[in-house]
Amino acid sequence: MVYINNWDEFLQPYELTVQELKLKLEGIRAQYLLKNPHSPIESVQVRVKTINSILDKSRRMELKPEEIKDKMHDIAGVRITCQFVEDIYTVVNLIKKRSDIEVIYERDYIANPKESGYRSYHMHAYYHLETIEGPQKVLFEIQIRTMTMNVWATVEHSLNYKYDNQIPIDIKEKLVKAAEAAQSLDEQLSKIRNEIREAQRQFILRRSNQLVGYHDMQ
Ligand code: 0O2
Repeated sequence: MVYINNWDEFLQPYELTVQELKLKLEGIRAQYLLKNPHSPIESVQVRVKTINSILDKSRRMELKPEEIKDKMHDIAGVRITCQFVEDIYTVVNLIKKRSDIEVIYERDYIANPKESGYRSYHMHAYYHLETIEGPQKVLFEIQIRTMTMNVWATVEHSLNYKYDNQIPIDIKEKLVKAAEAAQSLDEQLSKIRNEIREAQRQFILRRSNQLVGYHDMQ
């Protein structure tokens, strides 16, 4: 039986990790947008697993309490959404170059999708957290995906929940077809990404011109 004495104390490094990572990754987006019409990072979502979810998973993994910290890689989770598949690899490289993140595992489920049709880029990494007791390495999971991949994964996740991980075969087949359509959409969007970026650049330019005009009227 897993037994952790003080959950607030156990979970705080994970909470601090996701808060800091969210701020830093959104900072990268802001830096891109200052000089470019496009950022490889579209949005950042973070979460810390609930106590019940940690207990369930530790039972499934048959972990002793003292093993959870080192062996459960997704207590802290960061999900980065991108517009284009190419952006995913830009973000992967940005993350690997950082001195506050140490990547220990990578899986490219875009080059090699799962049988379900699932596509995403996964990394497990340590975040170098500064605490009042000194530096601490906190294990976390990063998922990087396009908005299209995210829609598919969200829908599939809901169906797994509904069917208790036993999705009927006909629905599974439809999901595989939907995953193929999602992949095709990503490919089509990649082909016209320069046009999309130019449209975004013009939109931002026009909006800032309108704002200048508005201020002039004051
Ligand atoms: P939740 O609620 O999202 O946290 P790994 O390369 O080790 O990260 P692996 O071995 O498949 O990937 O690990 P795991 O634990 O099965 O999957 C990690 C997470 O990836 C999952 O977390 C999902 O978020 C996502 N994922 C993996 N496979 C699928 C899939 O087929 N469909 C969907 N929708 N998501 C998937 P959790 O703990 O399942 O859930």
